Amino acid sequence: MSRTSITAEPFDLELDPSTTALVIIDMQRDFLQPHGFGELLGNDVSLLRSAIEPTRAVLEAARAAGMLVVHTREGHRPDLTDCPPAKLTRGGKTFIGTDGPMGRILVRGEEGHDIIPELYPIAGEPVIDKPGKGAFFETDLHIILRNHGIRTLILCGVTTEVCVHTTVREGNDRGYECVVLEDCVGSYFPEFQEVGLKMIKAQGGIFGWVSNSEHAIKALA
Ligand code: C5J
Repeated sequence: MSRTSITAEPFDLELDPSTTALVIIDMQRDFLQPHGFGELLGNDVSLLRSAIEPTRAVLEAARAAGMLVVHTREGHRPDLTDCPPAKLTRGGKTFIGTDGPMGRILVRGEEGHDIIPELYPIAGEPVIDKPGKGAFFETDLHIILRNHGIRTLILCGVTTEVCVHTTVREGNDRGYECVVLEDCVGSYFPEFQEVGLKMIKAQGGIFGWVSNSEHAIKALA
């Protein structure tokens, strides 16, 4: 597939699917499924679940276009030696490493840490296990993208103002063109969803572009 254009704000973006990756951030059971970490913190997971179906449709289009698809998961080693003490002591009522309904919270290998079935990776799609909010911090994402010749990232996932935003900022600083699909990202806080998206496209696209699943699917068809 040759160069194409995606309708986006603050302006349409030219991209080449062969140098574009779909990056799906932290669509993990603990964040999205009832009784997971997110809900235990008192959040309404339906605000995140609305991103599942549009993301699934974009994932299908990206796979059909032969694009690189990358999945990320936030979480830690079972002994928590990769978790900064300052992160361990926060989280309100629930703490990383303690028992939750889907296993130990944000611990690799536990049921709640894994990706939801609707968006499960297939063979050949890299899964980046990240200890931080950003997908570039202490991971091999940058080298994987560079080795594939990737220049543009289309981003979906949760949560908009935390792990999606941090990854967009990290990616932008590393020279990637970052396009966030507004209906494929979700926040437990509607006001953060709104302002998080505004911040990306403000000032002529200070962190990147905002588009949606319909435009992305059209661009990749
Ligand atoms: C959070 C994330 N919100 N994936 N993680 O703690 O955004």
